[in-house]
Amino acid sequence: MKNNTKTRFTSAFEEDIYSGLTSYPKHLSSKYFYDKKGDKLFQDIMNLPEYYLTNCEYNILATNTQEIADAFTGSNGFDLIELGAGDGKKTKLLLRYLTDKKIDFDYLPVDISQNALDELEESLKKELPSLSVKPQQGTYFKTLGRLSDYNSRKKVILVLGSNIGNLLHKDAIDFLKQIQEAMSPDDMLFMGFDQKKNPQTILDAYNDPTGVTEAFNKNVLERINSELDGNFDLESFFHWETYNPETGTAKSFLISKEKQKVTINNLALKVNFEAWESIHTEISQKYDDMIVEWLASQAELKVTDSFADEKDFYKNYIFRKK
Ligand code: AVJ
Repeated sequence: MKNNTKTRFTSAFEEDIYSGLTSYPKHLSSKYFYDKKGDKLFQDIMNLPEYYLTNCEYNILATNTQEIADAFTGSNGFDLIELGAGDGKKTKLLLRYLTDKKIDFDYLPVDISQNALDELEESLKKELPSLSVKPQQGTYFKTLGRLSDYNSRKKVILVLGSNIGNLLHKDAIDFLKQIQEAMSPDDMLFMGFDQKKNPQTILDAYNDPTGVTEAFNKNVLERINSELDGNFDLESFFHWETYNPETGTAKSFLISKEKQKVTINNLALKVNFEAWESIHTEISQKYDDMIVEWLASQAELKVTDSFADEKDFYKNYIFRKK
């Protein structure tokens, strides 16, 4: 395999794509699915009948709004900090309840995408005009650091959508530790975790027959083509999903249908693919109470409450400092 050594990268994207495609086995990070087109494809995924996660979490929040919102409320008001706010459809259930009850709180949605934050702020201005919204653009980690100084009153940190599932356990623990360090003793964390279930249900959720998930997965190749002057032929790859019921790990791959060579001009890179060679692109971890409690304890957190849908497909947990 020919590798023109390129030592200077102008972005983390370039560097990560280079190292992922020159590794064996090949891999690319799922965080690169998300640009304007990828955000839209993920919205479409959330509307798929097979992608049960969104509906389950929506139903949990709709059924338990009062109990959850009451757990958030502090004596001196509170700040509600949402990591990865997205379109806020589920969060609005809680925001509406809290504003109707005239509870004193600020909503601080955190997102990497300024575009997503602008759209969310716009829709909240219309739907909940009395709500105080303070959007925070940036990565979770940087924003959490900034917010740990935000200590005048209770903080409630919200992470919905089982977003933690994209992380290996070791990285999930680091993420939880960062949150734990930003928390004061009275603060709480409210987080969604997709649960282990019939493996077929999980495979179906990541294998829709309409091909939306496949297009979402291939969006990273499209970004390489357009942003790094690459020539991936998207038709010569297909999406493949696996689920290991023992570890609870669902994995997405792109598989090359044939032996081929791909050129990425901005990386001065030629990548060879054997027929049936894979690129690993995403993990979507599934959990049970034991794993969640173990992750929490590794991060000096404890589970103090949890809420499930009627099928136990999905759970939201409340964590406090140990
Ligand atoms: C947004 C990371 C929770 O893993 O279920 C959906 C992303 N990937 N379909 C998930 C995703 C394929 C999703 N998360």
